[in-house]
Amino acid sequence: MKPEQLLTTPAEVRRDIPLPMAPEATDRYWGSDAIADMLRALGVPYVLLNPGASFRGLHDSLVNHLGNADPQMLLVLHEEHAVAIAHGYTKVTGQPLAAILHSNVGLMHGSMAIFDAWADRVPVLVLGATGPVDAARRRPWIDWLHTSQDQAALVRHFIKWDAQPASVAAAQEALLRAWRIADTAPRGPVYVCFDAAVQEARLPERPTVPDVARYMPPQPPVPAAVDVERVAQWLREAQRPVILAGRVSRSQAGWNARVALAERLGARVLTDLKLGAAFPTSHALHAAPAGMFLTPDGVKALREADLVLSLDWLDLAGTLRQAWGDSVVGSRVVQVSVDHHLHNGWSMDHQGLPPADLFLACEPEPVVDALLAALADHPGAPVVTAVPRSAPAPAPAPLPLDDSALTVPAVAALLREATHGLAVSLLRLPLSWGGEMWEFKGPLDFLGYDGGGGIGSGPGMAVGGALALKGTGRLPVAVIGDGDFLMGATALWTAANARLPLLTIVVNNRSFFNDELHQERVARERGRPVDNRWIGQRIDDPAPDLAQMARAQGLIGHGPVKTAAVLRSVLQEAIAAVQQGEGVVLDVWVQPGYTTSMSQTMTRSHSQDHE
Ligand SMILES: Cc1ncc(C[n+]2csc(CCOP(=O)(O)OP(=O)(O)O)c2C)c(N)n1
Ligand SMILES: [Mg+2]
Repeated sequence: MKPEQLLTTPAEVRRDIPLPMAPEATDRYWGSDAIADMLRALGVPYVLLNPGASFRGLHDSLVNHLGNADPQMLLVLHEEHAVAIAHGYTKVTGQPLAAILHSNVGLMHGSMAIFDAWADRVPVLVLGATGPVDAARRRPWIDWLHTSQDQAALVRHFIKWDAQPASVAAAQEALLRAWRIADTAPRGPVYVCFDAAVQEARLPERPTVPDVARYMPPQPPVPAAVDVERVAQWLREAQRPVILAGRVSRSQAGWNARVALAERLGARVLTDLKLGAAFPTSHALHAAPAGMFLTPDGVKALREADLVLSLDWLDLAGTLRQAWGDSVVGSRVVQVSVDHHLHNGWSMDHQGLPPADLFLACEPEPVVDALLAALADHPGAPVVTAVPRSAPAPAPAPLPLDDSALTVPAVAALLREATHGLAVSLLRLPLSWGGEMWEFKGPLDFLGYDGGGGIGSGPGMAVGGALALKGTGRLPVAVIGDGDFLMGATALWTAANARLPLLTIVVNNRSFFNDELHQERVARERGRPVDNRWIGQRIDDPAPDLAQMARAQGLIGHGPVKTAAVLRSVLQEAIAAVQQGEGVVLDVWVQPGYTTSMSQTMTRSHSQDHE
C-alpha cells in the first residue's frame, strides 16, 4: 500500500540553473530519447547518477531532449550512493526513483546498495548500460573493458528481474515490465541494461510513448472471506493475542487501522527497530520498547500469547524461537505476508521457516482492514493500561549534566529536548540505539534500517529521505555511527549540491565498535586477552575530522562535540540552520557502549551470532 502523497509535486531541486538550450531544439531523435520519454511517462521525478560513457546517449536525452526536468538528474560521487539515495527516498514516499550505473564498474559499485534495497523490499529502477554489444562497433580498449557478457549476472541474485533489450521497442517494453515488477509486492530493485548502440541509434521520427496507465502494477491481493472469518473467530477466542507489526507501509490510514485493531482486541503489539515505525510506542498496548532483536519484555509478551498475528514480521521464525526456544511454538500463528514470492536459493534473507496455522498471502493493510470489518460487532476489549513486566519498563535516559561526557542515550535525551514540539523524521538510527529513547507517534517518525546491514548505507539513505521530505515541514534527522558515516560520507555532497535540509548526527565512538564486542566475546571464549579487542577496530589514530569532512563538501560541520552543554547549544544552532534549508553534520563523541540487551544478543555464542 502506498503512503498518502506527502507532497503534491516533488520538491523543486535547483531548477534555478537555466539550461543553455531549450528542449525540442532539434527535430532529430535517437534511441535514448525514447528511453528518456518512458521515464517521464512513468512519472520518475529524479534520476541519480554518476556519469559514464556507456550511457552518454541516455544522459544527453535527459538533458537536451527533456531539458533535465521530469526526471531531473541528481549527481552522486559514488554509485552506491545513487542506489542508496533512491532507496531512502522511496522508503518515505513509496515512489520509486531511477539510479543509472555505468557499465559493469558502476554496477559493481552500486551492488551493495542494491542488496540493501532488495533485503528492505524497496523498489528501485536500476538502469545501466553496456557495449556496444556488437563487437564490430566497439572503440578500442575501453568499450571492450566495459562490456560484459550477461552484465546483470553481477546482481541477479538480489534483484527481481533484469533485461538487456536489443531495440527501442524492446527497451520501452522492458521499462514497463521492470516498473510493474519492481512496484508489485514484495517490492524490490530491478535492472535494465541499455546497449550503447540502441541508445545511440538514430530514429526516423519522434518515438511514440506507450500509454503507461495500461501497464501499471496489479491491484494488491485481498484475503478470501473464509480466511478472514477464520482469523476473526480465532481472535474472538484469543485471551492474549499479540500483533507483530513488521513490514508495514508508511500510510497514516494503515497506522490508524492497526491501532484500531489492537484496541478492539486488547492485543499487545510488538515492533522492530530494524523497520520503520509501525505502532505508537507509548500506547499502553505497545508491549515493550523495540530493539534490533526482541527485548526481554518482548519475549515475555510473546511467550504468553495464545495467538500471534504476524503482519509481515521480518524474522518470524527467529522471533518465535527467541520466545519458545526449541520447544513447539505454543500459540496459534497467523502469518500475513507475500514475501515468499521473492525468496530464492542464493539469499538467506528469507530467514528461518516459520510455522503458520493460517497463511494469508497478502500485504498487511488489506488484511487489517478486512479484520476490522469482520470484527465490527466485537465488543472491544478495554485497553490494557499496564502490561505486566518482568522488570520495570526501560525508561529513556534523563538529560545529562552539563559537563558530562556523552553517551548515545544522552544524545537522544538532548535531541528530544531540542526538537520538542517539532515533527521529526528519524531517517536512521545507529545499532547502539534503544527503542525506549524515542517516541514514535506516526509512520514517518522513523524510517527503519537499511534492510541488508550494509555499513555505509546511512548517509546515502539519509540524503534520499531528506530529498523526499523537502518542503513537508518535517525535520529530517539521521543519527549514524562513525563507521557508517565514514564509509558513505561523500553521499552528503549530493545533499549540499541539491540544497537539501538534513541534520546528520554522528555518534562517534571512534570505532567499528559492534565488532569490538565480537572480538571480546571470542577472546573470552578462548581465554585470551580481552584488552586487545580494539585492535583492527578503533578509528582514532588519527581521529578523522568529521566536521571538516562535512565542510569540505559544502555542508555545515560542528565538532567534535564532547560535552552535554556544548551539544545543547550546537543542536539549537544546527536545527535552526536545517530549518533554513542547510545540511548540517554534528560530530558528537560518545563513550562506546550498547544497550545491555543489544550487547547480550550481539555477543551470543557462535551458533547464534548475527554478523
Ligand atoms: C559493508 C559492511 N562492512 C562491514 C560490516 C560489519 N560491521 C557491522 S557493524 C560494524 C561497525 C559499524 O561501525 P559504526 O557505524 O561506527 O557503529 P558502532 O558499531 O561503532 O556503533 C561493522 C564494521 C558490515 N555490516 N557491512
Ligand atoms: Mg563507531
